[in-house]
Amino acid sequence: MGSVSADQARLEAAAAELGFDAFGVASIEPELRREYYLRWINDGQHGEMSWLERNNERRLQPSAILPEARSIICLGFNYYQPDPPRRGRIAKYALGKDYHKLILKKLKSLCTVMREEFGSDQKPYVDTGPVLEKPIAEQAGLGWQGKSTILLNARHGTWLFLANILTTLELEPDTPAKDRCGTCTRCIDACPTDAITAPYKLDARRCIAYLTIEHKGAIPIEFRRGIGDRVYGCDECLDVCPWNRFAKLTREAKFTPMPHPDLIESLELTQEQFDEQFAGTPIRRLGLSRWKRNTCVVLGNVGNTDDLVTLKKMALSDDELVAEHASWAIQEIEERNRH
Ligand code: B12
Ligand code: SF4
Ligand code: SF4
Repeated sequence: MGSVSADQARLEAAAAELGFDAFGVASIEPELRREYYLRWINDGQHGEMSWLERNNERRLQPSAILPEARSIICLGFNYYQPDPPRRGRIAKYALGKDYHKLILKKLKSLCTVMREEFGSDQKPYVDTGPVLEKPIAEQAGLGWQGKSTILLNARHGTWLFLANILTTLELEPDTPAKDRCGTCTRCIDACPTDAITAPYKLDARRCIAYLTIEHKGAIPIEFRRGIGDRVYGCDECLDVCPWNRFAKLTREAKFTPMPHPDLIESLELTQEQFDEQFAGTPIRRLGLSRWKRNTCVVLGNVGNTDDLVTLKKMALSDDELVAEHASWAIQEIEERNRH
C-alpha cells in the first residue's frame, strides 16, 4: 500500500496548511456502537432533536452516504480560549463567529486538493450531517470519547471541533485511540444537572447545552437553578477535564470573542438589534425570544435588586415565554434578598 500512505502524508500536510490541528483516517465501516445509539433514541434521550431519529441507515453506516467511498478522513480544529469576564457565560465554541461555515470552507478546499491531485470523489461534513462524529474520530485515532461523551485529544484536550470527509480514496486507517480517563470522574461530578447519568452516557434532556440551545419552550423549573450563569451552552464538563492542562489558544482569529451585550442590555434588544449583534454567530439561530428566556434564567440565578426594574418590564412582555421566565427570575431574586 506504498502509494496509499504517500497520499495520506500529502493530505495531512494540506489539512495542516488549512489550519486543522488533528488528522486521522477511519475505515468506511467504523465501529459505531450502533445498538447504543438506537437505544438512546428509543429511550427519548435526544429530547426534541427529532432530526436525530432520521437518516439512521446512513448515520449508522457511512458507506450508505457515498457508496463508492472507501475511507473517512477525520479532522479536528482547536477552538480553545479562556472565558472573557462577563456576567453570564457563553460557551467557548460560540464566543466568536460560527464554526460551521468557516470549517466547511476549509473542508471544501481540502476536497478540491483531493479531486485535483488524486481524482477522488468526496463528501464533507461538519456537525450537521447524519454522521456520528465522535465515534468516528475515536476510530481515526484523534482521541477517545471521555466519560462526558466528548472526544478528548491528548494534546488539545476537549477543545477540538470535529469534521469528516468521506472519500473514494483507499487510505490506511489509523489505530483507534485508547480510553485514558482512568479512574477520573470529574466531569460526572461537576455536571450541574446530572446529565451524565453514567460514565459515557448523556441524557440530552438534562444537559444545559440542550436546554439553552436546542429546547424550544419553557425551561423545566427543576433545571433552572442548575443553569447558573450560563446563557448559552455549557462547558462545565469540559472545563474540569484534566486533559485540558495542555490546551493552547486557538489560532483562528474569527473565534475571538465578540463584544456581547450585558444581561440587562440583552433583555432590551429589539429584533433588529439582535439580528445585527449576532449575525454570523451560532447565537443568531437561537432567536431573540430564547436569548431573552435564557437571560432571565441567568438573572434569576445571579441577578440582584438593581435588575428588578427591567425584569418587571419583561414580566409584562407580549412574549409569554419571556414573561414567564422573567416572573420566575423576579421571585428568585426577591427570595434571595429576603434571607
Ligand atoms: C446532538 C449533539 C449534541 C446534543 C447531545 C450531546 C451528546 N453527547 O450526544 C447536545 C445539544 C446536548 C450537545 C451538547 C454539546 N455539544 Co454537541 N453535538 C451533537 C451532534 C450534532 C450529534 C451527537 C450525537 O449523535 N449524539 C448521540 C449520542 C448517542 O452519540 P454519541 O455521544 O456520539 O454517543 C456514542 C457514545 O455515547 C458511545 N458510547 C456508548 N456507550 C459507551 C461506552 C464507552 C466505554 C465509550 C467509550 C463510548 C460509549 O456510543 C454512542 C453511539 O455511538 C454532534 C455532531 C455530530 N454530527 O456528531 C455535536 C458535537 C458532539 N457537539 C459538540 C460540542 C462542542 C458540544 C458542547 C461542548 C457545546 C457546548 N459547549 O454547549 C456540548 C457538550 C455536552 C456533552 N457533554 O456532550 C462537538 C464535540 C467535539 C468533541 N471534541 O467531542 C460535536 C462533535 C460537534 C462538532 N462537529 O465539533 N450536542
Ligand atoms: S455540558 Fe454542562 S450540563 Fe451538559 S453534560 Fe456537560 S456539564 Fe452537564
Ligand atoms: S473529566 Fe475525567 S472522566 Fe471526564 S472526560 Fe475528562 S478525563 Fe475523562
